[in-house]
Amino acid sequence: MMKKKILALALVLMAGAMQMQAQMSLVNPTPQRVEATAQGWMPLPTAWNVVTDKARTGSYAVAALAESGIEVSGEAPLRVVLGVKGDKCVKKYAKRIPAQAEGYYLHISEKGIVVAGADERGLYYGVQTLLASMAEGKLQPCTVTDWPDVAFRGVVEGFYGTPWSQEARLSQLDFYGKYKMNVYIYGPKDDPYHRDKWRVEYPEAEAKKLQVLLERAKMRGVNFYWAIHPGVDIKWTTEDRDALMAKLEKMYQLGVRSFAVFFDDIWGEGAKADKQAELLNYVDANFVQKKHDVAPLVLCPTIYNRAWSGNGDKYLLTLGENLNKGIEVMWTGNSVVHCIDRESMEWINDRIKRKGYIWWNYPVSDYVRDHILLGPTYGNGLDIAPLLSGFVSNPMEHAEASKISLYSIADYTWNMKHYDQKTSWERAIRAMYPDDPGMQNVLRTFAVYNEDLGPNGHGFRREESRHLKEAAAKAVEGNGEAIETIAGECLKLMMACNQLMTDKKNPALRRELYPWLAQGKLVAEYGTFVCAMAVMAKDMPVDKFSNIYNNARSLQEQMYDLENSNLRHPLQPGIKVGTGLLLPTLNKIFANAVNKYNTANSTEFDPVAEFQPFTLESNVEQLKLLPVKAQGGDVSVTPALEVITWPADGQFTIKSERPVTLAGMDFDFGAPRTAELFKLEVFDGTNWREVSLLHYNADETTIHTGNELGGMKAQAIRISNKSGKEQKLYFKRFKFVKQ
Ligand code: LOG
Repeated sequence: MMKKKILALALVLMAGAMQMQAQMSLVNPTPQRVEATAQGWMPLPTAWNVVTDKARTGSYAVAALAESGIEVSGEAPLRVVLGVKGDKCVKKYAKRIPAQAEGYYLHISEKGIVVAGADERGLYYGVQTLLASMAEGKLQPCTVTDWPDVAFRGVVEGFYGTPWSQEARLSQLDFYGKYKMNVYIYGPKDDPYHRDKWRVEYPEAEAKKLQVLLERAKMRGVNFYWAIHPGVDIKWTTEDRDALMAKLEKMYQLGVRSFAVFFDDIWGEGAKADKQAELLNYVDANFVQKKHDVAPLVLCPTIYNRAWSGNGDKYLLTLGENLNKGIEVMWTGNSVVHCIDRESMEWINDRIKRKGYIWWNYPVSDYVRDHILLGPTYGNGLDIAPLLSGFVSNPMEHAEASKISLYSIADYTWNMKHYDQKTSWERAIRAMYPDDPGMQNVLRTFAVYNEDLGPNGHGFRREESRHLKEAAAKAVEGNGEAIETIAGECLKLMMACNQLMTDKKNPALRRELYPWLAQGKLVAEYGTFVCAMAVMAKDMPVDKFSNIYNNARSLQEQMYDLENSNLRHPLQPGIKVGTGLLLPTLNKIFANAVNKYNTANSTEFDPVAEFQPFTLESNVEQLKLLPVKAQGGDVSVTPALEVITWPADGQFTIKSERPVTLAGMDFDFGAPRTAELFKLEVFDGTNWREVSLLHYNADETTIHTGNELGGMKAQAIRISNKSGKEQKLYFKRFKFVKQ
């Protein structure tokens, strides 16, 4: 009897604990500490009495409570006390407020609610937790004590490509506030007033838009950093220094109070560490320190990752020694795109004599524009918080779709020890369609085919479609049940694409995903037929098989056309879905089915689904992994965005499985007079032959071969650095055309 009672009690308690979890699991980032203080739920009040000190009048943190939609009334029995450490109304709770900046104490009970912040932002975050915990229409009596692990958390809009729209940025700022991110660094490479025209002030209309963003950032507790990128053509003269100061002053007048200076992806004069440090120190002393209301400067150095520091130790040490204390230094990790661990943090911190400020190049997709990245966010050490000063993510030009990763980055940077990539991703998907489990499901279905980046110059890959691994392996071995599983998944994918294509709830997401949804549908349709072929082909008469075969071929062609369309970006064309596992699996199933049919029926259907005849080999570290793509007659190497260091003996060779006849070629290394630095050779299967390289005129950067190449047979072509010394150049375009 006794035992039974204890069991029952244990069950009740467990149920309580589970409910507790359920309620707080609506809160992102995962709070540091939550204690249940009573069993059961409290209904949401229809009105509450908000109590604050006078000092909080006009506070954005208090204003945020209005989002609850609950009426504020002095008569209401439930009191909500909102305060910041030092305010009279929260004096009683002073000891419970965490000492960390932006921390807060939240207490919810029948007797009342208290939100007490270590500072105003802490109060704002406490209010966010309260609001999020109410999302299911009830309240859980509990105490939350919470603070961030990383001081600066957020986003750097730092990608190449179409900058985010005003609407997207506003929505992002709301999102950051909600999920406790406090930094937004404005530095889109293709905003001319950030980079190419850094000396020029914004036209009025643009300036106004920035002001609207600044206002919104303030309301959401976000520090809006405006970044300037002067390194492409800066001269270390008083004139240019004053031009930079004048631009910063203009931005200050618009309302910017946080600034960053970027020197990434440049070489030459602008890349000198001592000069960069001198400039930053000057801005620090004569601008930041003088204004009194400006945040410490953030610098993105030229050597911003370890792979480039070969003899860059000196560069980093110079920054470390010369830069004023308090200036933050950004860092992307062991390479341009890399996950961060303890060892890599210790390495950089040692050199820059301060804690690195991580610029994480994920989910940015400007170097793999044919993919969209919707998978879980993982790979960073869960123990690195004490070693870094900030952690910001560089996202995709698809702002809305980036929120899946950003949700988890908010979670990770706030509370690393408790970060769980899988559940965080699940919650992120749910947050994209709050209150709509149906759409959550279809988004989840689609997302698992858009995780990996495909082969890319940075060698950064993600695991894709984990759920299908086992079935895929069995299906290519001919296991019927596994093939049916794959077919079922393809149907699910098709249904998901259809529903997302006409979704009305999140039109921004629909717009961004659309090309990938179209491709996803083709992949799914192809998969359905390929699986049917594998299961049924055996006994089909030739005309029937031929019909289903031609159908699969047609879908392959349609996918190929979309994959290679110029729809997205002329230099990295195409739309790819399911390249990590599903599509290669389907192509194998297709080939197996066709081979089997050919053997049984003495037919000669072509089983090759994919043909990639070109490969690249190089001893230039940064070029080694760049994919080669064939599109119609054009064969091109994916451009690189950063500066390429060519060693004195640097070269790369493109080989073709079959000989091709050349029509011409042109390439662009981003600087005039580069033709004389390189040698082009063509291999016809027996001999290498040198072909001369030219520019159209002296200021032109494009390199071509005149008419010499036309009609030449080639099995390989090779470009070598013949200057006898190291070269630093862009790799903007490399293309040859075959007849
Ligand atoms: C650029 C960045 C770009 C990213 C990924 C930094 C510091 N700079 O290679 O603008 O979005 O890599 O392609 C970069 O990462 N250059």
